[in-house]
Amino acid sequence: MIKQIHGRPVGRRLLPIFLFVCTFFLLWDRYGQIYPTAMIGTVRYRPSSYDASNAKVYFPVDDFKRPPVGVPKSFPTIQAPRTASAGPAANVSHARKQIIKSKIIKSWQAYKTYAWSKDELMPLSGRGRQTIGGWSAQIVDALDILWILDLKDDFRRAVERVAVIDWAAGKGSNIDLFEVNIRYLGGLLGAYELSGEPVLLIKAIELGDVIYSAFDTPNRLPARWLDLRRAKKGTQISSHDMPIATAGTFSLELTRLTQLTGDPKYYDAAERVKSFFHRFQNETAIPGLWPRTVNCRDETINGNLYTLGPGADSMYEYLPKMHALLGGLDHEYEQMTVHALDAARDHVLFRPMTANQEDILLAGNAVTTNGKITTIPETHHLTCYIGGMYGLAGKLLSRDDYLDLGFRLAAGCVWAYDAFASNIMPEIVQLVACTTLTGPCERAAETLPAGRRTRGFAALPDGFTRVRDKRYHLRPEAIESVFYMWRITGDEVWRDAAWRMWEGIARETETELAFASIEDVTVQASSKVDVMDTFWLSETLKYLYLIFEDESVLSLDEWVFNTEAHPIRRARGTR
Ligand code: DMJ
Repeated sequence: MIKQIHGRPVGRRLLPIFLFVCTFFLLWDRYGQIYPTAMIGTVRYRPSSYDASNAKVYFPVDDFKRPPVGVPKSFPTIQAPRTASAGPAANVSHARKQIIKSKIIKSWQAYKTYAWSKDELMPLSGRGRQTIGGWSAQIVDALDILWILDLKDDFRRAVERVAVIDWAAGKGSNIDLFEVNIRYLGGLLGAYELSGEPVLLIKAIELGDVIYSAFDTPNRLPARWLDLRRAKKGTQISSHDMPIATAGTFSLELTRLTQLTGDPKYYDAAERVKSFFHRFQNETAIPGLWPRTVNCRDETINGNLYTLGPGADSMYEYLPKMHALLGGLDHEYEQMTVHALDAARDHVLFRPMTANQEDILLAGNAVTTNGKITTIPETHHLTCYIGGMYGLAGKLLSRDDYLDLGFRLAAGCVWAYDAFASNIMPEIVQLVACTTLTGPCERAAETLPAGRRTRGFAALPDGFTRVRDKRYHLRPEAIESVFYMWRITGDEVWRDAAWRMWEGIARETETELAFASIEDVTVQASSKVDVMDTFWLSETLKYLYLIFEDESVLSLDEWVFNTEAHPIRRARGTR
């Protein structure tokens, strides 16, 4: 017989008390004594509930590789002398900078109001969503732009949130390590470098240890996905179809973490990946390049698609940047840069056939079949970073031919922006390639006429044969290359190009709350998508802002940018 108190069963009466006690212990466990907080400077810090620095290592390293030591090389100056910023042009730039600043503030305010602590703001519905780990990606990604804009109260509030992130909370598995590295670790490092706020370095080390645990595989090449459960059990393996950008994009962040902490393990992890790529670079079907995916598990390379775009991009981007970060003391990065950029010039870059024979270039893909290499003249918005990459490498290595390629590549993406009704380049387009990168390139009678009409759809702009993906995701790459061209040349033509691109982007993507991706750049007033990726603030708006800011702010002679546009200080004594 069930006992009763005042006519109610005891069990039912005790249930609320039981729930209260459970909730109390859950919260206590999560936020209380077990993970106490401490003051780091004036910021309350809570350690992650999982301390990856003390985790069991199943595949230990005998002998950690260390960054090269010596006197950093004296590199040529990258930025143009500061004469271009005087006169009426300076007033125009100042006004433009203020406009960009106001849009950064608008985007950030909307995030704060509607999506605080979520990974992303949804700019149409005004909600938040979790996309990368659920650790407030937008806040970490925006830290450095808040600092650059001198928004100190916002920066402080953001740091306070970051100081209590728990890297073990949230999804826990299948988190894209590439994104964790470039957005979170890059964001923490960039903001620490600028502000010197100690808690940011502490959080960067915590996260660096989590990322490092993904290298605990039999051959010490990283797992593709962050999965703490597998890491704890020692069952991680590297991927047999690893996008080269995923494996190759730890170098800058992990090397800087070693430089800042003195702990060689982070650099060691990245160096082993570099050795793998270095070993095979000249043994692929296109010597100098790697296929888009490689087998990191068995350490073999077999693919036949070669691109500098999606899946591969920052693998290449980081080669000259690592050369700069290490002060030129590791010659392998210099060699790898030269081999890759020469091979890409010969097999991936193409000159589009246009009515006016513009002197521009774009990056396509290369496919290999039975030893034959075919260049495919299809370009992705994502590849538009390479103008900046060739420009930076041209300066660092004193290669005027790379500089020239960089100008023509950046101009190619500006041309593609100018070509469409929205003044924005689509995600993927196809064109016709000239037979060579230089010299005359006349359109033969049988090739496509200008303004070709495709099956009842709007006419395509001159030079384009197909728009394979019409969307614009608020991406930065074309503006990023224009930033490099502006800083390298000091020629106002690049600032004007950036402003034209901005006007198209602002007109087409601005919403009541912030800015949104759009469905179709081939028309004006396209329908919008409820997505504002974190790179909108961390990259697209940051590069735009820096184009109109004084050139001494984040000078390329002192900083390299990670692929999410977070600044990392170059080796001292390089000038
Ligand atoms: C960014 O997260 C980075 O630039 C990355 O390297 C490529 N894609 C996005 C922006 O488009």
